[in-house]
Amino acid sequence: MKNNLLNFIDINDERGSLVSLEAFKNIPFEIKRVYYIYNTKADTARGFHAHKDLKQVLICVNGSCDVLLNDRREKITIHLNKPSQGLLVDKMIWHEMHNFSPDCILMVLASDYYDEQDYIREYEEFLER
Ligand code: T46
Repeated sequence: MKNNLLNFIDINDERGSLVSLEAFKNIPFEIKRVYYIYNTKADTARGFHAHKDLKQVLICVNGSCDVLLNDRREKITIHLNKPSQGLLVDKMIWHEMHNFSPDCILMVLASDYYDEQDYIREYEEFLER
């Protein structure tokens, strides 16, 4: 599986750091939705699905977590712990989020509006497609 990590330019000065995210510039799609996951309970994992069409970029804007990606041929786990790094999760990639730090805030930029019909939540169905 190709490395889908995006490294954003960190604009640093004596006041701190700033990262700018722009559709079709450093984010490879039109951003139609933003959501974030936080306050995750200890030993809790999330995800466990693939999307039929949705593309997303996952950014750990605080804390850290691990993201497992599975394209049916290969599984890789990526550790996210930098607000200046994003993980592109393409359509038809099974993904799971594990090992959330207590302070983790995982922000997600999505290429479309929320649609439960776009989810494949059964692993067997994902493998058969
Ligand atoms: C994904 C990973 C990275 C909404 O009503 N609107 C939304 O925009 C989203 C994302 C979710 N929801 C509802 C649907 C469920 O009733 O929020 C509830 C929790 O969603 P879910 O169990 O799918 O959450 P995660 O953390 O397992 O998955 C989420 C996204 O749903 C998913 O698209 O790729 O984060």
